[in-house]
Amino acid sequence: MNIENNLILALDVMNKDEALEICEKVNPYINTIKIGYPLTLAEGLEIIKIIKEKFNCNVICDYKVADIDATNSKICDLTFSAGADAIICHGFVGNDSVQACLNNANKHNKELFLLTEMSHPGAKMFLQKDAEDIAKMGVEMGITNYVAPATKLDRLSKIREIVGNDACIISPGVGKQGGDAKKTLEYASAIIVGRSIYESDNPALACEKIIKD
Ligand code: OMP
Repeated sequence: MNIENNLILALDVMNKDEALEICEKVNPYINTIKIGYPLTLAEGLEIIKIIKEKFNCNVICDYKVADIDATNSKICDLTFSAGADAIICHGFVGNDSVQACLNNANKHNKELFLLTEMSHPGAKMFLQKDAEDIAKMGVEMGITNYVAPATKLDRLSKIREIVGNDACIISPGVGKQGGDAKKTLEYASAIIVGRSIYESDNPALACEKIIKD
């Protein structure tokens, strides 16, 4: 996936008009939009095609898929059929669940991102201790796209070490969660930024600042 300016917008607003207005403003800087449950549950899966057709961009669906294999497969099928270019799945559920997502992505000729460790403080409670094994599992499965945290650079660099330099790592946690864009991009292929852009009075300027910093 070609990610312009190594910057992905996390479009976690809950209204179509607001979403489209923000996309319009950041369009000169951003060609990859991540949408998740807030926008999808508010507006339905149709929002994927609406955004793609209007802005000719990549849409990554952050549904953090984390179920048994049969259910994961159905979730991915619906998401890719609705036009998504990629989906994010959790790794802690194990290789059969992740394999179902990977098979479905391959069937649709689309991409899968494997979430290793998360960016929020609570990730330390359970997920952190297994994150390196999740990344290793991804490598064994031939997965080339990962999500890893911008808020913990030591963990991000460890995950980069495991998945190798050719893998694509997209990294959330820059801005509102305290992560730094430039430092994160020493290890990550692209950063994911939400509130610092869409809550800004001037989303275009916010993008410009992030890119220039
Ligand atoms: P902001 O904190 O507003 O920049 O948004 C971050 C985005 O990344 C949100 O859409 C989160 O749901 C998402 N995210 C994390 O913040 N942490 C993670 O560990 C993983 C994700 C994700 O999978 O995108």
